[in-house]
Amino acid sequence: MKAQFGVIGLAVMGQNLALNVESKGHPVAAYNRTADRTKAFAERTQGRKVVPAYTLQEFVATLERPRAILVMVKAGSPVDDVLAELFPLLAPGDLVMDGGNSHYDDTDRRLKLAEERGLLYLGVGISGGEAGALHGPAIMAGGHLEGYARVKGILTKIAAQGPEGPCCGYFGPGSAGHYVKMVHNGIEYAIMQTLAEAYDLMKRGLGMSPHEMADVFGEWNRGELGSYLLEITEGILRTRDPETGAPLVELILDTAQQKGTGKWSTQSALDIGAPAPTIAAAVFARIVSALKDERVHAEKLIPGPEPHLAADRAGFLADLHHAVYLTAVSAYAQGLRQLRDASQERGYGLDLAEVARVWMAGCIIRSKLLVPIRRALTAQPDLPILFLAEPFRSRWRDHHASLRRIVAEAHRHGIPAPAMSSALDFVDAYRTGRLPANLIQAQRDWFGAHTYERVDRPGTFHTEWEAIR
Ligand code: NBP
Repeated sequence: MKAQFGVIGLAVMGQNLALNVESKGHPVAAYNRTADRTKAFAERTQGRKVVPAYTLQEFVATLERPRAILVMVKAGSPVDDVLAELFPLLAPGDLVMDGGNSHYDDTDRRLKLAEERGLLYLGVGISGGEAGALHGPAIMAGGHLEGYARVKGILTKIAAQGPEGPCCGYFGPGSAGHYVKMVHNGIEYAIMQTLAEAYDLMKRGLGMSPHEMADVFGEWNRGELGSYLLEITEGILRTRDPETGAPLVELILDTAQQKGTGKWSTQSALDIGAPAPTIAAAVFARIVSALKDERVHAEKLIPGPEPHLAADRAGFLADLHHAVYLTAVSAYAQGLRQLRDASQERGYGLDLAEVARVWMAGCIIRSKLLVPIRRALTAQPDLPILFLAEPFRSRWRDHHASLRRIVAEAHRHGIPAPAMSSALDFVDAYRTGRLPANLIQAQRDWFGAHTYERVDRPGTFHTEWEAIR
C-alpha cells in the first residue's frame, strides 16, 4: 500500500495527527527515530491504513509522489537532524511540513535549504494538544503556497471545524504560520495568567473554596467569555485527587514552566517594538513562580498587607468578570497588534480576520470573544488595537471602572495581578494623548546628548542643560 501522507515523529502529537489523517481516508506512512515507538504504533493501528517504516529510506519509498511529509519532532536541533537525513532522500517537488513549535528564524532558514533542493516547505503551527491532534486542531500554515495548495484538502479535513469554517489557514510566505502560532501561544500565556489571578483573588482574597470558584468560572464560561481555558479551569477546580480526596489543584506545586513560544513571542515583540506588556507580564509571572525557594524565604522577611478582602462578594465577582473580560481582550489586542507589526516588518501579508477565524476552534485560545474580534478585523483590516472598535470600545467605557477596582483591591491587599495591572496600564497609556516620555527624552538628552524633538516646531534639538540651568 502506498501512503498519501507521511508523519515523522510518533510522540503524542505525531501519533494523533497520523491517526486523524488516516481516519479521513488517507493512508499514512509513519516513522520514528526510535523503532520501539514505531512498533508500538504499528500494533496500535493494526487493520488501519497505516504503513510503519523503520528506516527513513523505507518511509520515503512508501509515499506516493510528489510526497507530502509532516515532521512532528521536538522543536530545535531535532528538526535539523531529521531534515539533514531526509532532504537528500527526496525528489524536487516533494513537500516537507514542520508541524512543531519551531522558532520562526529556524523556519526561514530551513525553507531556504529546502528551496535549494527544489523542495517545497511549510512551517505549520498546530494547536490543540493531544485531543486536538486526534479530533481536530487549529492549523496555521506558512511557506510555499504551492505546497499548501497540495495539502490544503487533507489539512482542512483534519482541522477543527469552527463556527466559521475549518480552522486551517495559509497565512503567508516564509515563517508566517509559525509566527502566528508563536503569538497564539503568547496570548495563551496571558489568558492563563489572567485566570490564575482571578483564582488567586477569589481564593486568598475572598476565601472561596475550589467548588465555589468552579461555579464562578463555569458561569463565566456560559456567557460571552465562553472559552476552552475557562472550561478546563472549571474542570480543574472540580477535580479531586483520587488518593487523598483533596482538591487536586491545591496539591500541585506552584511553579509554572515557560518554554519556547511564550518567551519568543515577547522577545519578538521587543525586537519589532510591538506593545505586548500583558503577554510579557505573563512570561515574567511564570519566571517569578519558578523562584519557589526564594519566595518561601522572602515571605517571612518582606512584609505586606493581609490578602483578605473585606469586599461584598457579589459585587466583587461582578467586577472580576469585567476585569477578566477586559484583560483577555487586551491579550488578544496586543497579540493581534504584534501580528500586524510583524506582518509589515517581515512581509507576511497577514489577514488578521482570517487569523481570528482559524483560532475559533481546535486551539487553546478558542473563545467566543473571537467572533466579535473577527467581525471588527473584517470591518477594519488594519485596526491598530481592538479597543478602538465595537463592541470593545463600549465594553471598555462601561467596565473600565471594574478593572480599576479589581487592580486597586489586589494592590491594596498585596495580591499580585500582573496581567490585569498591565492590561489596565496599557490601555490607559494608549488612550493618553500626552505621556511623560518628554521627561525621558530630556533625561536622555541631558546625560547622553541623544537629542529631542519639540512640540512647537520641527527639527532635532540638543540642549546644554547644565549650561542654561
Ligand atoms: P516531543 O516534543 O516530546 O518530541 C518527541 C519526538 O521527537 C519523538 O518522536 C522523538 O523521537 C523525536 N526526536 C527527538 Br526528541 N530528537 C530527535 C532527533 N534528533 N531526530 C529524530 N527525532 C527526534 O513530541 P510532541 O509532544 O509530540 O511534540 C511535537 C512537536 O509539536 C513539538 O515541536 C511540540 O512543541 C509541538 N506541539 C506539541 C503540543 C503538545 O501538546 N504536546 C502541542 C502543540 C505543538 P524518539 O522517540 O526517537 O525519541
